[in-house]
Amino acid sequence: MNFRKLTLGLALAATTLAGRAHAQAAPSSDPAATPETKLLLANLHRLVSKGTMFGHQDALAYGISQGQMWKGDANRADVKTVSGSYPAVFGWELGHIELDSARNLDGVPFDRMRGYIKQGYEQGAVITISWHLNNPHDGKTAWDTTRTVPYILPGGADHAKYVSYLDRVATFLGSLKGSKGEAIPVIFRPFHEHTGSWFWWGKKECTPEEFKTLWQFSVNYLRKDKKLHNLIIAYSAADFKDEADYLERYPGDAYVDVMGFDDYCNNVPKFRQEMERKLAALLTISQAHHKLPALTEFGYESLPDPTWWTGTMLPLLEKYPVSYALTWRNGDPKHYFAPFPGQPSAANFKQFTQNGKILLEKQIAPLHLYTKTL
Ligand code: BMA
Repeated sequence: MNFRKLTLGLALAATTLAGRAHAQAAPSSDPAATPETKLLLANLHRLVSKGTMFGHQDALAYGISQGQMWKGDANRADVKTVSGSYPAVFGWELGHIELDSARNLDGVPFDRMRGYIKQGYEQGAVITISWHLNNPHDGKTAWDTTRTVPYILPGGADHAKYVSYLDRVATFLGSLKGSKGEAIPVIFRPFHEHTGSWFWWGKKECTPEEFKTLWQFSVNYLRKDKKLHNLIIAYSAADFKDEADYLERYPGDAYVDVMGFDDYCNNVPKFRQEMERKLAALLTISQAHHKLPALTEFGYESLPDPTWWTGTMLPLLEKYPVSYALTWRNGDPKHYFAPFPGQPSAANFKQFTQNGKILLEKQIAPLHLYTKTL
């Protein structure tokens, strides 16, 4: 009997049966990552067996109450009002920092955002950051799909402009400090939804080689030139056909820590079917690369289905364990993704969060993910 084969077989069987054990975990893709960053990533790999962390974009900055927006209230979050706890993951967005703007593209002041990030970190939650950066080639928005990537790569006419964008991101990321002056680890998720074609870095807008070069240049620049070692890097697709399609633009294991995708529900049966397929593929791919799987964005705009949380999301997350699932912002009374008091899915959301496998801040804070080995 081949003992190694048997052990491997048993390990694989255990992984499949338990459904939650994450195979071997790769260390940080940045060998010089700070101790907190390395520990957080290692702990997140271990935490997958305990449950999926629930995240909400812009949770502390604003929300919805009685058909109106609330903004900037201290210690308030719609998820907390409904469930009793802050989300375990706080998502933030850097779009317009590249313009040196005081506020992001959704009106959140960067100074306040820095405070919210520190608050989340000090409370023991996890931070993730996206960046809908303007088009550096023509100055239009992230959604402007003019061909751009070749111009901003090293040697390109707009390279210096793009580097100035990265400099501003680096200044912000480098300013995120805990109370002892330590760098706050963040899951940085640049160039997301690149398998779609609605951003200038999308699939039809650049070749796989251009995309990989842009990614590698950017990560190297932040790490090596800007000396940022608090980044856990997330590669986050939109729709994808299969493993090969998912990996077509993958920049390599040395540049990625989290593998994920974004998906939104428009039609429940179709969403379920597509999520089944994509989550299964994601788990296979992330295990093969020893990376952390995550549902980097998901949601059902305006939550019209009052049982969506336990009826649709819970079975998916129980069957396909991912590290975290981040829903999008409560941006206005028609563009929201987390319930608030009175919203028809609020009671069901509370039930969803009471299932032992869905983790909110109150479940993860006692684990001290930045300082203690799980
Ligand atoms: C989108 C929408 C936009 C927003 C952008 C960046 O999905 O929420 O309103 O500007 O994300 O946060």
